[in-house]
Amino acid sequence: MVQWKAEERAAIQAVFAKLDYESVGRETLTRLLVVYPWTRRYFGGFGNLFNSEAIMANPKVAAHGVVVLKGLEMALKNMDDIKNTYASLSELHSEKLQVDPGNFQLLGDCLTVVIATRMRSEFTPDIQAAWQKFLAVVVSALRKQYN
Ligand code: HEG
Repeated sequence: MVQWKAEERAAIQAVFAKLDYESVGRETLTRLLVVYPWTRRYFGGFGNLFNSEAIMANPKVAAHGVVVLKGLEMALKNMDDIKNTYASLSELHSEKLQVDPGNFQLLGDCLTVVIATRMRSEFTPDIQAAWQKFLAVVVSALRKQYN
């Protein structure tokens, strides 16, 4: 069972409070698809993902970015039980979407880069430490149904 210190909860809340889901979601997913091009294979129904300009301008990418961030918000609202909260999402990614679970960490890394570019010096080492712990728990919960 993961334990959260009050400062960690506050730090994670503070990061979320600054997130504009629309632009952060779009940029995070764009980075994932550009930096790790094999991830495009899961989004065959999204139309043109040919290069970074096309990906950035793709409305389906933008919409899915918001979906992913709302998924993370579910974890934020259930920080003491992320595993159960994510049980069906994990099953979906494993059994239906067949997403290689290594990609969860990559998406988390892209999100962290986007947050760092937005928050700049406000993204202190302590805030980052709490944030990365949160992402680690999210990734582990998403991997659960792969076992
Ligand atoms: Mg996933 C659907 C969340 C990583 C590929 N993803 C979804 C959905 C959510 C979600 C909430 C909608 C589920 C539903 O319709 O019930 N995804 C989510 C999170 C994370 C993640 C929180 C990681 C932090 N997803 C992820 C990665 C890939 C991926 C790394 C592929 C590289 N997700 C994926 C695809 C769909 C979803 C292909 C279906 C998209 C669609 O058809 O609209």
